[in-house]
Amino acid sequence: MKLLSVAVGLFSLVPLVASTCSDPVIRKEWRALNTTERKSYIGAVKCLQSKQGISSSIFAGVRSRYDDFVAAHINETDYVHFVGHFHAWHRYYLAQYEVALRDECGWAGGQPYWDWTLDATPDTFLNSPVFDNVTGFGGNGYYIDTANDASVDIHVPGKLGGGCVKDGPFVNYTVTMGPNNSTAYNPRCMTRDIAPGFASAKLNSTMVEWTLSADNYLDFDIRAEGDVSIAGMTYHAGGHKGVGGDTGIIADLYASPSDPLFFLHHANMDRVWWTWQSADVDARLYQVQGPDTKFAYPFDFYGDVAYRNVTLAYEMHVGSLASNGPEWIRIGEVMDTKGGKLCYSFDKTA
Ligand SMILES: *[C@@H]1O[C@H](CO)[C@@H](O)[C@H](O)[C@H]1NC(C)=O
Ligand SMILES: *[C@@H]1O[C@H](CO)[C@@H](O)[C@H](O)[C@H]1NC(C)=O
Ligand SMILES: *[C@@H]1O[C@H](CO)[C@@H](O)[C@H](O)[C@H]1NC(C)=O
Ligand SMILES: *[C@@H]1O[C@H](CO)[C@@H](O)[C@H](O)[C@H]1NC(C)=O
Ligand SMILES: *[C@@H]1O[C@H](CO)[C@@H](O)[C@H](O)[C@H]1NC(C)=O
Ligand SMILES: *[C@@H]1O[C@H](CO)[C@@H](O)[C@H](O)[C@H]1NC(C)=O
Ligand SMILES: *[C@@H]1O[C@H](CO)[C@@H](O)[C@H](O)[C@H]1NC(C)=O
Ligand SMILES: *[C@@H]1O[C@H](CO)[C@@H](O)[C@H](O)[C@H]1NC(C)=O
Ligand SMILES: [Cu+2]
Repeated sequence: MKLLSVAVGLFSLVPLVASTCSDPVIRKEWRALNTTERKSYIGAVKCLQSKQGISSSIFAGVRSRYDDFVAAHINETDYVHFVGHFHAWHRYYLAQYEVALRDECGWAGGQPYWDWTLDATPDTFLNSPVFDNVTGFGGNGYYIDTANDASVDIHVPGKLGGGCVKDGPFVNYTVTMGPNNSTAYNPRCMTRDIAPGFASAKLNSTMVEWTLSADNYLDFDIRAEGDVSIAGMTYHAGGHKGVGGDTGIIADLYASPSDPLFFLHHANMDRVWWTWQSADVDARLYQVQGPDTKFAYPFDFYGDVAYRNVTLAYEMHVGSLASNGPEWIRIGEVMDTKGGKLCYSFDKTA
């Protein structure tokens, strides 16, 4: 009965829904991995960063396979944020990254997630295992006073860094693209600008519970995405601006995947969405709402813009993430993490 209603709603997607996923990879929290596994994951990320990209003839800044992902995100940013398919696009994007780590760089697990609620107090945030300088992604950047920096449009309160990361496996990693929507070659160090108090307020369990209590996808998505003011930011911006502050690359809406922590942050967001879907599978597994156009949400940033509501048949452009991957994918193909184009699950609900 359940399968029937799903099938009727999906029309031509029926064969995809029927595809099997009997052995999903399991995504675990970073601290559930042992030391060997953590180092192995970091090694796989570095492997992607050293392999040749497939989109370097399209995007001048692409210097590695990892950069394919950065460039695709930069190029699609204006079409996949503050829209109804925000979660769906990022779900597929992360799944492609997970496949690349596994198939091209030997990672044996699922894409790890960072459950930031476990670190969300101002005093403990910087001690998160994800910032460890040996078994994590390194910590903060050197302090830079950005109070009078005219290129900073929104100042994050309590930021403690700003410059190149000081330690860890990515200390000399070269970011090649950005800022903003530029995919030109622009080599520079990886920056972080962690703001423990701000991050904790936006990433704590109260924020997650409030988002999970949304009773339809439209509200869930609006709560998760938040708005662009410091007060209106929620856990999506909490991860980006809480770690990236004023000048950290992960705070750049476009080039944010340049910091490997992007993928752990978004994996946790995907887990919160999956948790929300799982709480009422019949009603929510295939529920999607919201506009197809940025800023058409009733946030009123820039006034009204013309839009249409997305449906399961809406086609999202994903770009050159895999040499054999599709350029376009329908929302309905990525609603179920264990069906359609996907085959992964999580060790725990949020
Ligand atoms: C870490 O986990 C792997 C399984 O993924 C296991 O083979 C290995 O023995 C573990 N290492 C330690 C030090 O516990
Ligand atoms: C990037 O965008 C932000 C926000 O719109 C703006 O403040 C900043 O000046 C831009 N940076 C560059 C280099 O264009
Ligand atoms: C890592 O951090 C610890 C504690 O701050 C420090 O003693 C150690 O030198 C650092 N190691 C590296 C490789 O940066
Ligand atoms: C990073 O690069 C600097 C300058 O080239 C070098 O002195 C330093 O040893 C490098 N650090 C690591 C951890 O590779
Ligand atoms: C990049 O952003 C600038 C400034 O907002 C805009 O004029 C330009 O059209 C954008 N380019 C692309 C490729 O989206
Ligand atoms: C989360 O942060 C908000 C804002 O600072 C605060 O009101 C709330 O009590 C916090 N929740 C927890 C569980 O600490
Ligand atoms: C989009 O859907 C909302 C309900 O979720 C509805 O209020 C709105 O009128 C729809 N907009 C369009 C352009 O169809
Ligand atoms: C960049 O994004 C636009 C909008 O989705 C798309 O039409 C275009 O094909 C993309 N370019 C590449 C090279 O992926
Ligand atoms: Cu994004």
